Amino acid sequence: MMRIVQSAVAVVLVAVPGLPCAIAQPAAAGQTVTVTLSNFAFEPEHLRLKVGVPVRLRLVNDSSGAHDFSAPAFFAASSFPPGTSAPKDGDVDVAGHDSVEINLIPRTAGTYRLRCTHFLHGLFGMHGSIEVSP
Ligand SMILES: [Cu+2]
Repeated sequence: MMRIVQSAVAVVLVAVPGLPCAIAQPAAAGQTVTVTLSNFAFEPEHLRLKVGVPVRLRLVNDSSGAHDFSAPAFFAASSFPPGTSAPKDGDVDVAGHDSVEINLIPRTAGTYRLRCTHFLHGLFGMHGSIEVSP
């Protein structure tokens, strides 16, 4: 039991976004940013966006089971085109072998946590970050 608790703490520490490990240019205006969800990872796991630059997030679930893209603070800090709205609870469900597209404009610089809220998926590595630069 103690071992499980210790490894859970370690994963939480790793999950707190620090320095981005991938050096990628922030997405350009109108760009589609594709994120693949699988057992148990987001690819890429670190997204880079810019304040005020509209992007289309394309969430592709590569596995047969459902996953979600949960980033409540990020969605709360974004705006959405007329006729669309923020995902409920900042959480986008993606069914197995399905995809979901979301158009948005990041509004506040910061680094936001991303995770899958399905039981144990975050612990198994399904977490990442979204960095919004000014
Ligand atoms: Cu998942």
